[in-house]
Amino acid sequence: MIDTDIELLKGIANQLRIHSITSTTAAGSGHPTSCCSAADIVATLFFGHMRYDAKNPHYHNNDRFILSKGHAAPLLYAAWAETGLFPASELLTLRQFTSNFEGHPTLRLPFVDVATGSLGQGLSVGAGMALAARLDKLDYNTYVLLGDGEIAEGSVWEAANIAGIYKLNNLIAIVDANRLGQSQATAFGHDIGVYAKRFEAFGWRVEVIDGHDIEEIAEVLGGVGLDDKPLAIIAKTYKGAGISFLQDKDGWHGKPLNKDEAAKAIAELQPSSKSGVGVPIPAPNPLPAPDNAAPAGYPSLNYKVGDKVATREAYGNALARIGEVDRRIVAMDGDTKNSTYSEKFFKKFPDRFTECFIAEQNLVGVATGFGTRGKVPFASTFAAFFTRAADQIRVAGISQANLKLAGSHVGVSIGEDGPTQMALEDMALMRAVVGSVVLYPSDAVSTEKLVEQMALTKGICFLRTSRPKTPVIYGNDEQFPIGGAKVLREGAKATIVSAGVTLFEALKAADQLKAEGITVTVIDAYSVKPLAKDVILAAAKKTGNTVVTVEDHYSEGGLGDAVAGELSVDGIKVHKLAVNGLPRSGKAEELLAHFGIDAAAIMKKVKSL
Ligand SMILES: Cc1ncc(C[n+]2csc(CCOP(=O)(O)OP(=O)(O)O)c2C)c(N)n1
Ligand SMILES: [Mg+2]
Repeated sequence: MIDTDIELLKGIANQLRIHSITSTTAAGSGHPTSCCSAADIVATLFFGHMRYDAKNPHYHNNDRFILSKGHAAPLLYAAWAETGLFPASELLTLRQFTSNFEGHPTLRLPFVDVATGSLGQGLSVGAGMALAARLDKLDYNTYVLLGDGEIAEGSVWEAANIAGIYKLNNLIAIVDANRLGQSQATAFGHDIGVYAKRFEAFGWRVEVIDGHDIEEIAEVLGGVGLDDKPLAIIAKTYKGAGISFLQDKDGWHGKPLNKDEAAKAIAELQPSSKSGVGVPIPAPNPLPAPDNAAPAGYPSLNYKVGDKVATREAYGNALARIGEVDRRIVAMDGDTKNSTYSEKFFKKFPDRFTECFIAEQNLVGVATGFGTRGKVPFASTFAAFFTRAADQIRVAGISQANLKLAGSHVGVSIGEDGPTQMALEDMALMRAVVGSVVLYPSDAVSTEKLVEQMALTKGICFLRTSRPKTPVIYGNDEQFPIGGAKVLREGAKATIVSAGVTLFEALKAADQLKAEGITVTVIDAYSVKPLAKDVILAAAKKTGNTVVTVEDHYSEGGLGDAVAGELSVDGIKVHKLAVNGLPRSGKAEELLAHFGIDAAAIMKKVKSL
C-alpha cells in the first residue's frame, strides 16, 4: 500500500470518528468511544479492502460486513455515508423515531443483514453466510467485527468452533481489543495473547496487530483466504482513540459528548480528516447469482389413512421430498439428526446440510446466516434445546429472518427420557417472538403440508413435532394453510381444541362420549399462531360457548392461552387441560393420564361442564 493511500485511510477514519461523535451528540445518547476504537479498522475495510458494489448493498457477491458489536452502529452508518450511499447529513437523525438509523443496526437499512446489539451473535450468522457462499460458489468474504468484552459470550466460541471445523477461510473475525467493556475493564485487558491462543485452539489462523496502524491492518487483510483456515485478527486498540481526553479512559462507555466536548474532539480530528466519497471501491467479481426462486410446486404425498408415522419422521420425509425441487432449502441440526429425522435430508443432499454439533445458539445463528443469503434454512433439534437459543430466536424476529425451526420430542409424551428432554415451554417462547408462525401438526400429512407452507412463507416459522407414532388421519390432498384449523367432529355440548398427540386423545374422548349420548366438536388447531379464531369461535357458539383446550405443554403460554386470549373478548370461557407440575420418566400413557391430558381426563372435564 502506498503512503498516499495510508494517509487517505487515516483521514477517512477520522471522518468516521467525527460522524460518530456528531451523530451521538445530536442524539444525546450512543457509544462514540466504541466507534472510535474501531474507526481505523472500518475505514480500511470499507475503503481499501472489501470488494462490494456500494450503490447496491444487496448485490449477491458483495463482501459482507457484520457489526457484531452493534452498539458501534454510528460508525457503520458513517462508513456507508462516506461511500456515498446517502448524504452524511442524514446521520444526524440517529436514534430518532422517524429515522432508519436506529440505536443498534436493524434491517431498516439496506446494508444490514441481521440486527445486532445483543452481543455474541454475529459470528454465528457470519459462519452461516460463509457456508452459503461456499454452497453458491461465490467468492465474497464475510467480515465480523466483535468487541473484546463481547467475546466472553459462549456463543462466540460455538461459532469459532464450527468455523474451524469447516475451515471457513472466507470468514474473518476482527476483535476490537480496546481493553474496556461497559462497566469496567475486560477480564484480560490488553493481554490479548489470551484471545490469540483461544482462536488458535479452535483451528483459526490468528494475526495480532496494532488496530490503529492502517498499514498493518491492510497487510493482514491482504492475507485473507491465503490458507484453509478462518482468520482472526486481534486488533489492539484504545477506546475513544484519536481524542486526547477520551482515549483509553474508563467511564466513557455509552456516553455521548456534550456540545463543548464534541467541539473540542472535532477540533482535534478535523485537520487530518478526509472524505471517502468518490474513493474507488474494489468491485466484486460478477459471478452468476444463485437461483433462489421458489419452485412451482412440490411432489405429491403417498400416505394411507391409518398408517402410523411420528410427526418428527414426517418432517424428515417432507424435507427430503421438497428439497428435491426446492434448491433454496438447506438444513442443519445439533447432533440429533437421527432423532429429528433431518438425516433423511442429510443423506439425500449432504452438500446442503450442516452438522452444527451440540451448540444450539450457533445452530440458530448459522441458519439465520443462510437465510440472509436467500436460502430457506431448516434447523432442527429437540424443541427443548431450542430454548437455549431464545435470544438468537428473539433477535432473528427483529431481523425478520427467513428461519425455519423444527423442534421434536415435545411434551410429556416422550415418556421415559424424563423431564429435561421434554419441551413444555416451547410454544410460549415461540409465540412471543415478533412475527412468528407456530405450527403443531398431529399426523404425517399435515406435517408434510406444513413443512411446504414453512418453505413458502417468509419469516420465522416453528414446527412442533412429537416422538410417538400417530395414525394418518388426512388424505394426501388435504390442504393446511397457515392460520387454518380442521373441524374433525361436530357436536353440541363442548368444543375441544387440541393439536399433536393430544388431538388423538380428544378424538378418542369424542367417540366414547358419543356412545354415551354426549356429542362434542373436535378441532385440530394445527396453526397455533396465527390461530384460526373464526373456526374456533363459530364452533364455540354452536356448543354453548363451552371450549376445552388440551395440549402436551405447560399451561402457561401454550395452545390454551392462545385460544383463551383470542376468545375472551367474545365472552367465551376456555377450560385448559395442560401439563401442570413437574413431570418425570414413565410411559407416555401414564404421563398423559397423570397430567390430565388423556381421553379419560377430557371426558371427565366435558361431563363436569
Ligand atoms: C448479550 C449482551 N449483554 C450485555 C449487553 C450490554 N452491553 C452493551 S455494550 C457492552 C460492553 C461491550 O464491550 P466490548 O465488547 O468490549 O465493546 P466496546 O464497546 O469496548 O467496543 C455491554 C455489556 C449487550 N448489549 N448484549
Ligand atoms: Mg471493549
